[in-house]
Amino acid sequence: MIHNDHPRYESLKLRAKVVEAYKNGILADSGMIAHGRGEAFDYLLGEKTSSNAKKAIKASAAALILAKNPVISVNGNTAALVPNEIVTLADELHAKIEINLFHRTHERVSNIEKLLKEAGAKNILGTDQEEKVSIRGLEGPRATTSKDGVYIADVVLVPLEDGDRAEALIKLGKLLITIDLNPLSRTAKTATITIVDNIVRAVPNLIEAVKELSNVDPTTLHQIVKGFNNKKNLQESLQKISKKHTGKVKT
Ligand code: PTJ
Repeated sequence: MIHNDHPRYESLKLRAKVVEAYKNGILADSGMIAHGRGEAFDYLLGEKTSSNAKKAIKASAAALILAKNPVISVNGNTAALVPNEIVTLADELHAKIEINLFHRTHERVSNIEKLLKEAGAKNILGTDQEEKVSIRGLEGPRATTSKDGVYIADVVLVPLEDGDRAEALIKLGKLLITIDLNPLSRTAKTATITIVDNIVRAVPNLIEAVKELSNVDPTTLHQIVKGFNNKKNLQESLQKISKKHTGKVKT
């Protein structure tokens, strides 16, 4: 039992969620290690959504609204932390949801499918019942994708992605949006748009941004996407980390 007056209450609550998801066969064991790495960066970033993360969220919302075939890729950590929010976001965007696991097992795929269905998702791609196609340049289970999902998508949201897959998806011409607290990760550097924020804050903020921009004209949306510079945005995150711990900085 975590008391809500504990100074690290929010962070401990997320840890408990992650451990629970591991016990329920949703999260990979290494998903807990990945969470710990994210937690460390979140601590360094001040555990709130920065102004540059807000810019990345706005650009992501614009790109997802403009997409002809948007797909949200879900792994164990995403399913553990934001299952309801992912379903809401997919509904807002009329996007598909696809399960894509790095440490793929039949049991985890079916547990995540059940969890997302309980959260209200009607159609889930990437399950074991479905025929898959391989992504060029990758091997093993993470190389496969639904032929109706990521394979044909123009814009893919892949939170907490691994670097190899991110590079392969970019080579296939996808506009790749990721959510990654580590601004130095290969995925963060490879993606078209990286939201350097905790997924538990980023996805609700993304839902709000999609609602706000839903009636904006396509020309303006294109300008928002074109005006976003991922490299510069990642540098701003790094500057925030260093200035935060050596002097004053606006978050
Ligand atoms: O469920 P699976 O089998 O697909 O496996 C998923 C993991 C996350 C275990 C797998 O993709 C993996 O090993 O990922 P990495 O390479 O450890 O990358 C995870 C990235 O996500 C790291 O850069 C972390 O800093 C970041 N991260 C962790 N927790 C969060 C996060 N970013 C945003 N929000 C978080 N809560």
